[in-house]
Amino acid sequence: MRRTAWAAVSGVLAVGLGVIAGELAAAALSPSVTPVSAVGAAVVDLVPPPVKDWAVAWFGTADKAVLLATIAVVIAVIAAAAGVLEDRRNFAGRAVIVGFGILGAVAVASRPQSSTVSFVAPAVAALVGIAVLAALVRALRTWSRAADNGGEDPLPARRRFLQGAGGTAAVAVAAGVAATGVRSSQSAVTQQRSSITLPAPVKTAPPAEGSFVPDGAELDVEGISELVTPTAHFYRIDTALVVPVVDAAQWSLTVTGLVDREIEITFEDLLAQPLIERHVTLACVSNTVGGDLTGNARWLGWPVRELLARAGVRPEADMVLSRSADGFTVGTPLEALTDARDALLAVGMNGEPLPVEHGFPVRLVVPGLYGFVSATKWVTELKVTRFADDTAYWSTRGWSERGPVKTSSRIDVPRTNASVPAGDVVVGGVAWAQHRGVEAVEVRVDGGAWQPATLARPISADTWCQYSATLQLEAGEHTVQARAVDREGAVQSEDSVPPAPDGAEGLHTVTFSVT
Ligand SMILES: Nc1nc2c(c(=O)[nH]1)N[C@H]1C(S)=C(S)[C@@H](COP(=O)(O)O)O[C@H]1N2
Ligand SMILES: [Mo]
Repeated sequence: MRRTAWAAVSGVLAVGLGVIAGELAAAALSPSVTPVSAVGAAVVDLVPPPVKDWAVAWFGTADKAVLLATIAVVIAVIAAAAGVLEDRRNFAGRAVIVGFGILGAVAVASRPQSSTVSFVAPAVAALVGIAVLAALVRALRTWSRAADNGGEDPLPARRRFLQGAGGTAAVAVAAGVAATGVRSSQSAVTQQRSSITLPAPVKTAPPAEGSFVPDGAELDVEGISELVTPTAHFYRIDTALVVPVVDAAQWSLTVTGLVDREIEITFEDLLAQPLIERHVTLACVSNTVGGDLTGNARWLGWPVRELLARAGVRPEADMVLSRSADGFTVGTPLEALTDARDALLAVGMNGEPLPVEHGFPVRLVVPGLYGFVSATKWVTELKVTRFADDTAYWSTRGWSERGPVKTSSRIDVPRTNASVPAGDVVVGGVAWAQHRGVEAVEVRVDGGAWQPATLARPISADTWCQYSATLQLEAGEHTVQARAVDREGAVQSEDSVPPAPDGAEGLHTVTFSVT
């Protein structure tokens, strides 16, 4: 039993050191695809959509951490088994490690940003794992032989095994620290980002003259969502386990497909264009009723239609398939990129270069559409095509092909289960119907009649607006609901519909007590 346990420990240590050595090699050679991140990304791509939805529902934005922890546990269990197998039979455990190496290489090959040098890391991981496992199991056998054979003193052999195991653990920790250090020195792109001075926009965000937000757009209601979401609080959603690190000096965007001429622009070219600034509220199609996967920011960028016009779009095209540096794709209706709504190739967010996790150096921002069909981060290619010919990442995974944002509202105050003093009770929140605009918001208490809320002046039809209503409520438990009406006269749907395939519907319902 004791021996089996030590064999298992040997397996975990050997594979652990191998994996860490592989991550260290990748951090130095090919930082955007490490074997572990590649396996994780492959798992993300392969799991059936219902499992993914379940994971997001349970773990929210911690889903990536949970995935990595799960992968670590699975690897550790198999590694322990490999140690035991190797002890029973030479090469049996090493074969398992070769299997790990092949799996890592296949995962790396499946990543669009991988190159030949990316395969060094899984090879290093496998070789280190094999060598360490062989050495530890050999030492374990020597110890065990000495212990079985009464005459010989087993203590020196025991010490040698334990020293080997302890040394492996120590080297693994040191390599882990080194890998983390190399990773953070990849803040080269972070430094580059902070040294960029964005050009001033040729027009300020409408309708402002001198100020970005019009008078009357902000209500003085405590606890309500800020009209412009601070960048640090802006939701983040993407499939990237490791944020793509894209050097702005190397970046370029190509326009391909159904165009008169393929063109390519660099970051420098882009900054030299007349840039405009717009407030646009982004929303994720996975947002549940009352959820927080939506935010409003001020984006600086160049209208996509200008770039498309330079390439000359063919008349048969009806979609643009945009591709990110990590291979993720988005399909956007062509007209949303060419009409007057000012879809942007954005370089700035709230007055600064895009944060790395929000798409540095360049992303798409398209008013009126959910992010999965419009908001490509780290964008590198626009392929002009047809819905009939191309399918984007999420549309092959159970989500719809088109994704106009649905008219929605959220109650920010009171919070669920809050207790507030009797008398005037302020209900407030935000409502959005991007590109159509919000016409009115109504609230109701305990299923009673709908009553109008005060709607703040919107920044534009492409942004959310704040609303509030003051209600006279008696002591006891109460439930409030809100609904928005858009400027096309459509009333927010009351029927509960889940996010898949094209966005949640239903009324945000908040129950609280008045004391
Ligand atoms: N490259 C890339 N871009 C992406 C995604 C992604 O997974 N990869 N996710 C999209 C989705 S689903 C949404 S909702 C928005 C979110 O943008 P944010 O993270 O800046 O809030 O980005 C979009 N752009
Ligand atoms: Mo999304």
